[in-house]
Amino acid sequence: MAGAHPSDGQGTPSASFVGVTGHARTRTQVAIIGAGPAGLTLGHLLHCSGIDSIIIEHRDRAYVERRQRAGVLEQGTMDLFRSIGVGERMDREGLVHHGIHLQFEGERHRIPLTELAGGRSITVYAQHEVVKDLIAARLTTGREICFESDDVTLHDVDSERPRIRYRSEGSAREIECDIIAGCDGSHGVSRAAIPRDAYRVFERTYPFAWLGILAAVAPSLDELIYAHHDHGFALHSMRTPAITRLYVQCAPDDPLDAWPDGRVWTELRTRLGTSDGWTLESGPVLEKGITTMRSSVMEPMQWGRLFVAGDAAHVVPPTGAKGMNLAVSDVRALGAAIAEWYRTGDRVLLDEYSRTCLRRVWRAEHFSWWMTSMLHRVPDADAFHHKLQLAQLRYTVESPAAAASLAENYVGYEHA
Ligand code: RFL
Ligand code: PHB
Repeated sequence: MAGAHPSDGQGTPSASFVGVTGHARTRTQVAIIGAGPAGLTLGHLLHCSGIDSIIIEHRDRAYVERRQRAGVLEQGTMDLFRSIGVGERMDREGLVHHGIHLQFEGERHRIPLTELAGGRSITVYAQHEVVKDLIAARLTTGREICFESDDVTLHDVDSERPRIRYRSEGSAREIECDIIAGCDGSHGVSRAAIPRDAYRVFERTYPFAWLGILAAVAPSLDELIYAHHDHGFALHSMRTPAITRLYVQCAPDDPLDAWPDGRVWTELRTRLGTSDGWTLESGPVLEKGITTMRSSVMEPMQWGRLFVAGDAAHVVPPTGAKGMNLAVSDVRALGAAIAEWYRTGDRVLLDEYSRTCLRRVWRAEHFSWWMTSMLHRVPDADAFHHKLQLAQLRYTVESPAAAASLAENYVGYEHA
């Protein structure tokens, strides 16, 4: 990374002025693009180290606080939120889970996560609730967060004074900073500031998608069920004791209106059904959406003074419940590296950022790909492939070693 010891304006929200380009200019230490879990967590981590930042978000606050996404927090994610003082509501309202179920050939098998993974567990707490908690925390710090920002562009990223320009409330603005954090998700703009020959992308797409619903009905079981079925994958999850979250595998090009509520419930009942009399309760559908599935990693996750984190750098299919957790662990590493640099001038951790993150990223990529491959019906796959999936599922639930491997990955594998 270019540059010597960071300089002025540390820790205090900075003053604005009008520059020669006509942009209203502001200086901060770290400019963060994106107010998802990665950007908001980084902003708060930096605040806890006395480092100023400005968060620039394209959407409005209500939108990001309602966006339905992930639901599963690893133990390490929860521990981080607690350590920065944003875990109170999560601890009160989150549902701690000690096991999940794998279902195939109509039979359900429990994987006792906590027992197999050294006492660790997961918590079901919706991503948008995490986002609400982080925004509330941000607002109490008095540090800037700018919603509804348009036309964000990055400049001089390979210099010691990178800048971002954007439009907000009809006027042009510019932020000069020491570091830019690209936390703008899988459709963001920050990656485009890196010359295309300065990084590689490793990618895989899948020939299926998930149709997800949120239903106003109590969960039919108090744990998650991942089901393999001839009709395709299904997942039973939840948000609260009164709201169920469910997914069915569908085709990536299915239009939403090919899936009226009646069809969704019929497929869910078929795919999640067992022979022991268990029934899936249904209720009013509050929300419905289709998510395509992809695996993708950029290497390295840094160029000059731009550090890319979360979905902006890598994407996993949702089957392993890893995306948000990876976003949080990226910024844990980035926050620590930036704090070290400001404190001592030593940029070793910053230079190591990409390598540090990529070890965990690739472990999660493999786990997510493995869960996805084992559980979905692959169009045009032959009977041999189907038998291999069933053999893998049976081995995973019967062998304590295989079940323990799933468990330690699901709760979040900690590299030595
Ligand atoms: P985000 O959450 O996408 O946030 C990026 C933010 O950047 C903004 N943005 C811009 N702002 C300014 N200028 C621009 N040009 C911008 N372009 C974009 C966006 O508006 C947004 O606010 O990325 P981040 O922070 O990296 O977080 C990643 C997670 O959101 C994602 O990995 C998870 O939701 C993935 N995921 C799951 N992860 C888990 O850990 N556990 C789960 O159980 C889980 N389930 C899921 C999932 C994702 C799903 N979908 C919908 C893809 C289930 C599903 C169905
Ligand atoms: C969710 O509750 O939305 C959820 C749970 C587990 C997954 C993916 C999504 O693997």
